[in-house]
Amino acid sequence: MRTIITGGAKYTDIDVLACSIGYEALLRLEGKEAQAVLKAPFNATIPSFLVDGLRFNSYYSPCSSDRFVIVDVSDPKHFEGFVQIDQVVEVFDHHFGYEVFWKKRLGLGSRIEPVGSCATLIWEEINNRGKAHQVSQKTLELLLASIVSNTLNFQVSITTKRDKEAFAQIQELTSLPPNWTKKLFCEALEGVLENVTLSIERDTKHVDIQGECLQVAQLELWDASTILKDSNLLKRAIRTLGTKDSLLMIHGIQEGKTYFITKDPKLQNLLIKVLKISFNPSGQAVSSQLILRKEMLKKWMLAIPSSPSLQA
Ligand SMILES: [Mn+2]
Repeated sequence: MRTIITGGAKYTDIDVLACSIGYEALLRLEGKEAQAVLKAPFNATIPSFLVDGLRFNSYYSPCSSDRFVIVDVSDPKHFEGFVQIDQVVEVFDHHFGYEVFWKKRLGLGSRIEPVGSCATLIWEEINNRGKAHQVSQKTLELLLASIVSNTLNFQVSITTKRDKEAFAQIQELTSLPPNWTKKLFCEALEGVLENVTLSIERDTKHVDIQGECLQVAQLELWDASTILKDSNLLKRAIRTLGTKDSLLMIHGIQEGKTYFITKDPKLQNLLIKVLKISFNPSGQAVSSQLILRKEMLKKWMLAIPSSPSLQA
């Protein structure tokens, strides 16, 4: 019986890529038939040097007996369309909101845990199942990239001891140059600057809050000033999202700050309420902390207990 490993339908980010390739490698080393299927376009969190020489399936050929493993997403609304929900056997994720839903359905197969990177969970599986020394250097590099990228270089508050341990264990098995982390973020930044519109489109989440569909985009940049100081680039970024019901979050990894851009009064109020930040007349606010979209959404959902996403 074949196991298909996949993530969300809208885009593939570094965590989905690393987790799918990593878990596929583990299952194959255990003699199982496994296939990572990545149909959704890659976003700017994946610099091209990580994809060079990588082999994966970008299409799905249906087979009724397939089992599915889902990585880095647990809200079934966002799953790849080809996933048969009754045939999902495992879910690995670190997003908030669907823990109870999957625990009830899958028991131990539900692995939704509050770590910084889903790749940490996959690495722990590889390590605990005794295959750490058998996975390829490329796979190890992807897992490292995912941990460092999801935690914004270990700076966000959702970073755990487990992420740091996983990183250290993997690093020991690889021989990457000392400036590798910087290279990772700088190449990702170049990718964003090449096409800011596409980068935003491929990192936008639709969120239902109090019956309204909001759009929250996120850009993770080594140096946020590259966009913030370039008024044309910034205007293009804002135009991509539109002014109504949408928010752009820009992470300045090097400076350790998060910038929020929205002209929507309802979104501004929500942000003021949960983050205690203040907006200037052009709709910009800054937090002196790195706050990820998933952390912010969790704060919103807790602040609005009737949020429909929590009840699903
Ligand atoms: Mn993730």
